[in-house]
Amino acid sequence: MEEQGFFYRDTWAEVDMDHIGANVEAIRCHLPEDVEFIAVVKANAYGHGDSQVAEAALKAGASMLAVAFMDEALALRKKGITASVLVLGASRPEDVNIAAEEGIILTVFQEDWLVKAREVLKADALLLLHIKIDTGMGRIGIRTVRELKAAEQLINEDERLQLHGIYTHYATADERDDTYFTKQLALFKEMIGALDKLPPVVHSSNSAAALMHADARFNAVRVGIAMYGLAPSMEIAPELPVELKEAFSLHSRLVHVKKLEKGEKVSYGATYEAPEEIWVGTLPIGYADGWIRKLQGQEVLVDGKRSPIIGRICMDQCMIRLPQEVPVGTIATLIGHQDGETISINEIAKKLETINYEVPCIISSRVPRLYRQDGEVVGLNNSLL
Ligand code: PMH
Repeated sequence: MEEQGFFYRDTWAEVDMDHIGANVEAIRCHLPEDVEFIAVVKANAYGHGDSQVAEAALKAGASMLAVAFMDEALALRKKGITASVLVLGASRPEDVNIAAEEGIILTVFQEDWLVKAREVLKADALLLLHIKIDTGMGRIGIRTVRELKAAEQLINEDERLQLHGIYTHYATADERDDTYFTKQLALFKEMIGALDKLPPVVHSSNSAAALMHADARFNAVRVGIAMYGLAPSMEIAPELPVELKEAFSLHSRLVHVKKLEKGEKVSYGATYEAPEEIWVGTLPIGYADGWIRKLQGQEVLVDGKRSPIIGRICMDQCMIRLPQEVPVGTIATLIGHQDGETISINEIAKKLETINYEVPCIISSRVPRLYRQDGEVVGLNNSLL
C-alpha cells in the first residue's frame, strides 16, 4: 500500500480531495453565480487539514476562507495560502498590526474593540474588517443600531480601516422549524438597512441556510460542514438539495491477532470475558487519538464485516472481536467504506451522542492525515514527524 513509509504506526485518516472539490462544486451549482463561496476551514478544516482543504476549495470555486482565530489564519499564510482569510472569532485589538501586515480580515464585534484597535494600529496600516451582528446567536456581535452606526463611523473616519463586509450567524438554520431563523434574518436585514452604505460582502448563511434558505444568501455564504460531505443536522438531511460525499475516513491495521478461550478477559478492568472460543485483534488506536472510551462496543470493518470493539479502549490501542482468524496487517476501517459496507461519521456521532461536526474534529493530530486524489496519495500531514 502507498501509505507505507510515510509514518510508522498503522493508524491513519484519509481525506478524499475529489469529494471536497465535488461538494464545493455541487453547492456552488445550487447557488446563484454571483454568490461568493466562503470556505470555513477553522479547527484545521474540521479536522481534515487546513491548507489542503483550503487549496481544494479554492480550486473548486471558493473565493475566500474563514477561520476561528488569528493563529489559524497565520497558519494558512505560513503554508502559502494567499487568498482572503476572514477571522470569525474575537481577535485581541493589540494584534491588529499583524493582521494588517498579513492581509487577514478581522471581525468587529464591539464598539470598544474598534476604539482600542484604532489606538494601536500603525499609521500606514490598512486593515480590512467585517462587522458581526448578533441577531440571536448570543455569542459575539453588535446588538443595536446605535452601536452599529458608531462602528460604521469609527471605520469610515479612519483611512487605515476599510469596511469590507458585514455578517451574522444563525442559531437554528439546521432545524425544520424556521420561526427563530426568520426572526434573525429579519433583524439582520433591519440592521444592515441602517448603514449609510453596504460593504461589498454581505453574508449570513452557514451550510444549512445556504442550502435551505435562498432568501438568506445575500452575496456570500460561509460553508463548513457540507463542504466536508456531511449534513448540518439529521433533521434536514433528507431534504438537502445536493448530494454530499463524505471526505474523511479512518483506518488502522491489526497488529496482533490471537485466539482466546472461553472465559479469558480483555483490557483494563478485565471487564470483557470471551463467551466462547473467539478470535481477537488488536488495533493501534486509542483514546489519545480521539477514539474515546465511549466508543467501546462500536463496530469497525474488517474484510467488509462488522467487528465490535471489546473491553475498554486504552490510550493507544483497542481490541476487536474478529469474525474469524485474519492475518496481522489486515486493514480495519473505523470510518469509511470497505467491501460494500460503510461506517459513516453519522454512525459514530450517534454512538457518541453528539453531532457529526465533532467526530473528525476530535480525531487528534497524532493521527496522520493522508490526502487522496483520483485514488492516488497526493499528500500527507503527520504532525509528529
Ligand atoms: N460561520 C460561522 C460564524 C460559524 O461559526 C460556522 C460554524 C460556520 C459559518 C459554518 O457552519 P457550517 O459548518 O454549519 O456550515 N461554526 C460552528 C461552531 O461554532 N460550532 O459548530 C459549528
